[in-house]
Amino acid sequence: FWLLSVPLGLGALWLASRPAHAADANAPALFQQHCAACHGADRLGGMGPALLPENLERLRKAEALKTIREGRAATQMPAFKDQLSEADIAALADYAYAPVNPKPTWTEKDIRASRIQHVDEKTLSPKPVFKADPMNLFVVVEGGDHHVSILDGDKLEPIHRFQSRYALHGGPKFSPDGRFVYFASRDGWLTKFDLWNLKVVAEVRAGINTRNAAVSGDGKYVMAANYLPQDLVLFDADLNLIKVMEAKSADGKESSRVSAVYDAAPRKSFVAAMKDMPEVWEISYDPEAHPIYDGLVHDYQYKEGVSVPGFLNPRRTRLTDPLDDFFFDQSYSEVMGTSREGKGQVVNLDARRKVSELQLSGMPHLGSGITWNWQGRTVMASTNLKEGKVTVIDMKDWKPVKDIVTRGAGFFLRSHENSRYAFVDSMMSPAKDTLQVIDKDKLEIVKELKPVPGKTLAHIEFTKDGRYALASLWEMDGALIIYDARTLEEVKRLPMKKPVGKYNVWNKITRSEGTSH
Ligand code: DHE
Repeated sequence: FWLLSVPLGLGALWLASRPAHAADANAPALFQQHCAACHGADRLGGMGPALLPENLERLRKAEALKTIREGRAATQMPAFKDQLSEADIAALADYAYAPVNPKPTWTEKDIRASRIQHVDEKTLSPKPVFKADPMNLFVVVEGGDHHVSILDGDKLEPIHRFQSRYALHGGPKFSPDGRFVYFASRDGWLTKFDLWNLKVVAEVRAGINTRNAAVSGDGKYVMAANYLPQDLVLFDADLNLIKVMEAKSADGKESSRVSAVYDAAPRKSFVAAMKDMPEVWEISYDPEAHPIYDGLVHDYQYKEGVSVPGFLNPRRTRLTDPLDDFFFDQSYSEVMGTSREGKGQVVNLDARRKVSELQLSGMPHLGSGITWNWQGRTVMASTNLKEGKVTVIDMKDWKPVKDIVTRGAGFFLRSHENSRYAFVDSMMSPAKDTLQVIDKDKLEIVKELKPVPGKTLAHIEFTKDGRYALASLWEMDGALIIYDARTLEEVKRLPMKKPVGKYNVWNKITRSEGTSH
């Protein structure tokens, strides 16, 4: 890419000196000349990320202009300010944010063609190639330079680091034996990594703009939820495509982005919610699943009088409000969800209807929810993206037990069965540098941690035994700051490049009540 863009040939000099008004019309040509090699001639991405409005939603225009002008540290993105005029840079940014018409497609053929087998699994060791406890490994996603680090959770030291796809998002998902971990990137790439051999095994591009992925409780299936195209994509455990399910209503009149998909292991199914239409889908991976037809709720591929197999086919529950963000009870039979506007409801997946309203204010972040036993009842707590509070809800009657006031709006909440504490950040507020520690019995803040004033501190994950809590100093020159989970004192710091999240193998595969699922 450098070779293509750095030399200031005559063509580039001409482009740089052109008047501003000519730039817009020439944006496609500028794009092909300077950007296409990395970002794809169709803007769907390549070595660099996709440059489409859907994928750039989170990037402010000013930031995009700066990136074109100055490049991006620790990536292959070079600076263009010496080659392009301000008008051309602005035209390129406008072009990247302009919709592609008609909308780009990503077909079954594209998915299949994108698959890469990096190593033959038969050549891999059936045992870990290192001494660390494979059940107490941490997978750390370093968003700063798009890498992943693997930590030994006993010694609290890194044992491996590798380059990831651009902009991984959401929690990576583990196979039930903890050997494989699957990552999803915002640009649609799924990566299967062998934690025992420390190798990327296979990759596939499931979509153009992906929401998240889930792995089935039996380890046989992987499902991706997409915004673009609007669909769910089912793979086997080796990332071979099985089928694509378009996110359309039964009558085909409505279509929707998929909010997210999760594995509901006790039900042997995936559960997905739709962002733009009021439907929850359940896709069973139980081969014994009974045929889908109840005459009331229409199902995918439903034809008059014909029932389709329940196995690997979606069963829909029609609601009155869509679910954008959601959380399951421990049995996975009930889903607490909020719409984009924050309106809350509880849906029972067996009754297949709303069973309760949820009275919540602000913008609760149910996806951050954790549960614990409080005075003999199970409570669920989650952060709020708009208000400085953690809301604690009784999971029997769905009534709020308490709002614990925090320093500011927060994103993540974490605990562990063996810890009396839960940690919450305030990263959406000026107090982004402070973690607060909640006593789960008293439902009160008992301590504040502010190790580096002014620098964002967020996202905790505990070791397998709950003895240590690892927090992210969420900066390019950041770190994992490790706290003793009893004394709440700092015990160690490991330098990391913006460690956006970290995930403990044991806590994930045992579905610890204190962490995300
Ligand atoms: Fe996330 C998880 C949605 C913005 C970091 N985020 C998730 C999940 C969803 C979600 C549905 C659960 C996926 C899973 O684990 O299967 N995130 C959203 C949004 O709707 C939102 C607000 C807007 C968007 O752009 O999509 C959003 N998320 C962000 C960020 O800006 C964060 C802070 C930085 C980043 O890297 O994008 C961010 N999201 C995370 C992280 C997780 C996550 C670290 C995994 C949490 C976990 O511990 O499991």
